Amino acid sequence: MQRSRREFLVLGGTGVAALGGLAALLGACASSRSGSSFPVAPGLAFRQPDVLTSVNGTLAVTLRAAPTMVPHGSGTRYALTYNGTTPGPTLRVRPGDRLVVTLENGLDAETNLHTHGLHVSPSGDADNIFATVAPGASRTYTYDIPSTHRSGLFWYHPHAHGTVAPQVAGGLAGAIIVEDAIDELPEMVASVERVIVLSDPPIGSGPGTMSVSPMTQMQGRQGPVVLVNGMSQPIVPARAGSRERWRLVNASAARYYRLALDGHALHVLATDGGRLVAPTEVSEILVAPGERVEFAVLPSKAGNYSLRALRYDRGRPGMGGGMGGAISTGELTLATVTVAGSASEAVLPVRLAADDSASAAAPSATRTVTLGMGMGGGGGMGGGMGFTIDGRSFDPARTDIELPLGHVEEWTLVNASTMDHPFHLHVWSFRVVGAPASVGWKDTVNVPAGGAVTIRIPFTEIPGRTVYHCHILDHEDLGMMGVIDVTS
Ligand SMILES: [Cu+2]
Repeated sequence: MQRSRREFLVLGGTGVAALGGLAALLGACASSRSGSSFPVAPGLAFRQPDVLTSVNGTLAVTLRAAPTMVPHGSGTRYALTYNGTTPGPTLRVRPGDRLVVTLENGLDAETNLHTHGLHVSPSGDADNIFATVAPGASRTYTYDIPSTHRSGLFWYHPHAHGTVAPQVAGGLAGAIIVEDAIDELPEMVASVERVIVLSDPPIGSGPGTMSVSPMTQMQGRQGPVVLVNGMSQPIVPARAGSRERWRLVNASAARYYRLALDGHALHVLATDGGRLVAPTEVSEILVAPGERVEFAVLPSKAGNYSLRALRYDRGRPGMGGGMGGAISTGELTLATVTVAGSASEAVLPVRLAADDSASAAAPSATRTVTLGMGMGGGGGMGGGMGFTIDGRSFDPARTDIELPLGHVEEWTLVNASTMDHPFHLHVWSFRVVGAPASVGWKDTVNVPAGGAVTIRIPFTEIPGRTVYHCHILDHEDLGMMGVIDVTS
């Protein structure tokens, strides 16, 4: 094992550190490495991306998207990075803050920036995914985060239609954390907080690495390795009796993670759009592309425990199963948690947040949104598989759904195809009707092959025109996206 003993002890000691101490430690980690020294060989100690935190209500950052050779195993691989690293830096802000991001495009294709899950304006220079940034150009985005914004884990990534899958799979993604007073509860402060960005990039030495076949695009691209913050199977040192608070984002273009940790329950604290009312214990969690989950792990016995992605079958790529077999992901080890000592399980807060689910009650309108795949559709490869919503391929000039600000709507998402599709709505979070207690506010929800999911969406506070789409990003690039306009 190559990780240094000193590093193990330093990281293992954070279980008792106050938040300030943890921040200092993170800062120390950030300053002691650059993109070119990020450890990636299997078995190294878990590391987190750099953290950039707002000061006096503002966080102003520059993110340069560019191709970079990053370490991989004993060599390097071709990746797309923000400021030289993948994942990019974690941005920490608070409700009421202003986030200013200057995006510099060092790629050879157009790009832009989407703040996935943030309840901010989709217009002008905010979360406007209709505008793009040409190669060599830059654009400054300004996001005013409402003072009423829920705290939670969000993320940023490119959203230039037609290039989203290769750019995100290539490595362009980073976490956004919105903090609030709940983060200052003693049990939260005394937790070891870990941001975990999961990805499965292509492995190669040049830009050709980012190209895939039409069949792979249809299925949704999956890379040959799964990385945890850019690292292969890191070691997570934990102390018995501590509270491990893991905040995880699935930044893969198409891969699902059915997560389980050997010997431990997962205590869900939050889903995409915000905190649960109370911690809810589960044995496994399915995290579809675009989704986030925050959960506590309460180690009590010394040992090595695997964080696993269990086998998951997300359907078949063709109509009636005629085009290839099931798209399955075999079981993988993502990381190993090494627990030192022996102690009784730590306690979690009994209550995390007020129950604000009532704002999604009493819908004023209902509609059905149908996700479809079929031969000869308008989207994507000529004469190939078409990926549609309500029978139509994406057209930025067309508005598919228009409604007034202030409405609560109930949408039944119908999957008329043979593959799962994770449905994502920009700007406005929703509740899933009939969901278990482990599911709170969401902005992305998996709609199983041949199934349906009903959601309720309060379209409050922020008007504007934006999109909803499948978060298998190849499907989005192939046209499975619609335009919504919430009018004030
Ligand atoms: Cu899809």
